[in-house]
Amino acid sequence: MSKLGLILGDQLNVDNAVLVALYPSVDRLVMGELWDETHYVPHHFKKTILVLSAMRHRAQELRQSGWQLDYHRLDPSSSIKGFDSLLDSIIGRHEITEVVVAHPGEWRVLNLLQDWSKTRNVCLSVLEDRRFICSLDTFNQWAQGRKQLRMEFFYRIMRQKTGFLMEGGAPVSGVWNLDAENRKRWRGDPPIPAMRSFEPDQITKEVIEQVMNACQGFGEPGGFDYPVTRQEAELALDDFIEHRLSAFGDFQDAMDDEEDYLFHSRLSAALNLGLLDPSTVCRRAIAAWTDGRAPLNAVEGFIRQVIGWREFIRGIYWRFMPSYAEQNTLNHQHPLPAWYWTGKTSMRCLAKAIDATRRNAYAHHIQRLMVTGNFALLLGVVPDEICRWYLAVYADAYDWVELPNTLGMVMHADGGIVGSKPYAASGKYIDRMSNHCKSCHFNVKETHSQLACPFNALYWDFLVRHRDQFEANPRMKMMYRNVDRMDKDQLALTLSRAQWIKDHVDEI
Ligand code: FAD
Ligand code: DLZ
Repeated sequence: MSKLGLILGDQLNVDNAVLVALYPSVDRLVMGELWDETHYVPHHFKKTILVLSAMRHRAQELRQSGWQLDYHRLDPSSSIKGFDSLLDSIIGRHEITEVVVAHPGEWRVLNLLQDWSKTRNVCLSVLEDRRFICSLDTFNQWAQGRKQLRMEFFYRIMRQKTGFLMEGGAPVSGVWNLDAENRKRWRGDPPIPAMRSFEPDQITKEVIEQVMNACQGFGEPGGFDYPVTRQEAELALDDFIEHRLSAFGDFQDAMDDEEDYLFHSRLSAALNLGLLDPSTVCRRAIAAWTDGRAPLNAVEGFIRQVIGWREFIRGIYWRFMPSYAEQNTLNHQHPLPAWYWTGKTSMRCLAKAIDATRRNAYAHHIQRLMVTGNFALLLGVVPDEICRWYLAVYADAYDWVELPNTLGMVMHADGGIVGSKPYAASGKYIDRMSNHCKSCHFNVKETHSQLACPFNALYWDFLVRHRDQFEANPRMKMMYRNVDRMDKDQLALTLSRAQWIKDHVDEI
């Protein structure tokens, strides 16, 4: 009689609570490369390769440290398709008294496991997910009774809880948030160090071959260079701290025609797989500031993303699921343009962001928020369609983090749970923060001509369309003053250009 520990494919952290609760001498572990998990959306090939390779490396380590581990390799012809049939296959062969799992990252998976437990009458224990600093109970205690949940106030609690960048109970330098210093456009200086890349070893090469033969998906599989083990992920972290952190803050919001990563870390995929621990990542960044290797605006900006946004978004997901996924408060009904999957559009910023996504399974935050996200918001894309796109195309994408970022932060479909106002912006923002517009087919200075930047007409159209929802929002008053100042004929031409774009969006 033994317990069975299920190690989910994105819970590869060494301190996974299952490994603490069970005993290698008596209990068993199971991991599965599962058809249902590799195909619930058309995942980017690099994402599938990353998850499966990281799982195989972790399985090897677990066996080396003495665990009895059943590992199911991806096999399209197998009757083991999902977590339920995986668990059935073990329960049928061993006398198992209880299944133990760390809290799954997705509501869908938690629900599936709970259903399985009920129908098979096998006890399921769900333990704390240690990939996060803030437990769900602590998040809920913080959220309880608050009229609005704002990341900034949660972040301050997290600074106090962790003691990161704190001095005598107050934030170092006296301010919590240095975001105002982090909005520079990048014009070639300082030069951007190349992203550290990791050559596929034999395990990864086998995974690549298998995924390419067996799986359907999105994007370019060639040139896979993600870290797939904890050791590699720590080298990627070293590389970021040493070479890019110091300019991270200044150019956090910048975009560039030729640069895929700028000064971003590309650590999200490793963090979300449990290959990196969020507290360790923050401590390393803070040490760089203490040693004078990185300025405060960079380090504060970076740790805000990790202990602020990442933890806040996860708390929101679990507090509001499952109804959260159904929300569409702006009643958006437009289908997702087909070119989101190909990048074949004449709008340069979108073509560049989607091209980088296809090549790398990565786009940085501002591309996701202000380019692909902003366009979907202005066009009024059905939230579920744009959410599925983000969930498929990024190596770091899991429902717990993709959904509140897309449905909440970008689409404002949650009625303002994640953000107090939509991030709607015209082409002017993209022109200010990048060099895309200079070589674009469209003219960012124009609003309603045939060559006018489509973001412009759609921006005014969005404001007019949603006046009832937003005109009283104090943070949007200025935008509506600008709508009212616009010449009536110009506005009519702009709105008719917006309608033309909506009708012909697949052709632009
Ligand atoms: P950096 O810019 O170097 O930031 C450091 C770390 O902070 C990241 O590695 C990440 O762990 C964390 N972080 C920063 N912003 C956020 C955020 N808003 N939410 C959660 N964590 C954050 N992030 C994901 O990890 N998975 C997703 O599926 C995902 N989908 C997104 C969808 C949309 C529409 C938007 C606007 C953002 C999304 N993000 C997602 C957040 C963010 O864009 C990525 O975490 C970031 O671009 C990853 O690149 P990086 O590691 O270079 O990040
Ligand atoms: C994303 C993903 C993929 C592509 N493949 C697997 C898999 O084969 N096996 C597995 O256990 N997990 C996989 N995952 C992660 C899951 O889809 C899901 O996000 C997590 O189980 C939630 O914790």
